[in-house]
Amino acid sequence: MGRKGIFLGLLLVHILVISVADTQKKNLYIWPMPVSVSHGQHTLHLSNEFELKTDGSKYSDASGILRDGFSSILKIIKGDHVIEDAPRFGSYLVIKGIHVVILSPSDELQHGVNETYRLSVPVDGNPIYAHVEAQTVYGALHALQTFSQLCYFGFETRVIEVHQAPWTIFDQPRFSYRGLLIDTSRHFLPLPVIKKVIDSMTYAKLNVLHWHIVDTQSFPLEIPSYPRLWDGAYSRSERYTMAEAAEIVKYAQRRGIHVLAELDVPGHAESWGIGYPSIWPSENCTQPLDVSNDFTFKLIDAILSDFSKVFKYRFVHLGGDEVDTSCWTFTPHVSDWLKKRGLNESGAYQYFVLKAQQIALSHGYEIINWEETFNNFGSKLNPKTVVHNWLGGGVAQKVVAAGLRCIVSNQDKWYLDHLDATWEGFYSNEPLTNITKPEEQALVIGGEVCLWGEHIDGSDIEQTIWPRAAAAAERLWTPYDNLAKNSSEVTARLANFRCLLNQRGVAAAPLAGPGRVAPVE
Ligand code: CP6
Repeated sequence: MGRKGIFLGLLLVHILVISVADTQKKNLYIWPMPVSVSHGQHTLHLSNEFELKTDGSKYSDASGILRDGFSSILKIIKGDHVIEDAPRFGSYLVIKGIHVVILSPSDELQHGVNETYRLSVPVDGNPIYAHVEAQTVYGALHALQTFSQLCYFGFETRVIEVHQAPWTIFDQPRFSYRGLLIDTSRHFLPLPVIKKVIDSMTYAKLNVLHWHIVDTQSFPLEIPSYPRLWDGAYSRSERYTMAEAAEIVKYAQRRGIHVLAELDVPGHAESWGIGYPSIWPSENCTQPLDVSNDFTFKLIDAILSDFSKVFKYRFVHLGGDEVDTSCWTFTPHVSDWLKKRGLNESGAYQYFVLKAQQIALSHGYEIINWEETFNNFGSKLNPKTVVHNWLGGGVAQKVVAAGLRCIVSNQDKWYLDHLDATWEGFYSNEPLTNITKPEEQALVIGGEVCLWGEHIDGSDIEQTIWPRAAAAAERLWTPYDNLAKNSSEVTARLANFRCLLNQRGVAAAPLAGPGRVAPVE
């Protein structure tokens, strides 16, 4: 390298140092990025008696959702650090607590519930309080999550510090449905594992746990009306009682998370026949479920009736994916039934899905179906259907053009069980691709990352979900204009969030190869 080369090299190093210093100065390590953030340069210390104040709130918190949310977040903020009674040096300002004002008295967790919040951390006041204003308690919980991300353990002061105060943050989600699918049929997931997944979802502001409970391989849930169904579980201990399912729903609801239960019909249901073999067309045709048998629909009706007592989300997922109807035509009593009705295989598939939809509607649910139903007979679907994309052929565009709602989960980008799918791919997946009309954009209610369970269980679920689900979580939360256009712009901030997950005991995997995993503060 000549002298000129060395000079250019030094200049380049200099520019790089400046730009790194610049991002450090911004030091905006909030994930997902809020709608708007402004801050200053002061450091505050959290009081050791940091408290929740709720004067002026219209929400009584009779159920303790806010109180419990506050104490969990305080525990998380402190981590396992040894906090000292007083900071070791210097003059400092102390935040005495957080004042939360909630405008709505109700804590009903509806689809589309208002999740907006305002969070400010002032540097004056005697004493100083952080301030939260939210329409609902669920917005307030998001504010507490964001606040927790402003807090650091000060290794010099040995207390919790908030840097860069004063803070003023306004925030609300871009999409109302921000989901994660778990699959308890291929591998059973113990209750504490599911609860820990729910906890980790709150850190990234995901709000729907799509519980793919049963499938071909096992039927792990108790159905009180038909108690032999869970004979299809892998073993006695790999089961959920309905009371345990209710416990999961309550646990999630108290954290602002809906549980979407899935009953995948008519395919993906072979395990039902372990307890009730008559819903199999025959010994040689164990799926799809027998379309010609009234008992099949009686069973679906009973299951959805039992579901409706526990799974209170507005939607139930009825599957409808990957249905191979060929053995219906090889089974004499089914093929006779088809002939009598003048139905071919695809007509019978449509008949089944629409009949299941009617049953779900009769129990007060709106329906979500996988996209094959739309691809095969879209115009016949009940207008309340939400079509769940996964095949990735750009069906969302067609669904919303047909006036139906849509959830995006295309398998090339948002399937967590595809271990070679990168976080950059998760980040860059835009649900509104090629959807430009505002009224059509409004029909995309959100998206979901899917963790199918064939190859994962409770031992590796956390590192398979995180950090990639977090990349999708920002795509679904943050306004389009605030999103990074190039994922490299967010690497440091996502690395920071992943480090935060590790600090909170979540086994999130590293973003890339060896090296420092947390950015320089
Ligand atoms: N199980 C169910 C699955 C899948 C689907 N439904 C699936 C299909 C292909 C891939 C990954 C998952 N395992 N019930 C499709 C929605 Cl690549």
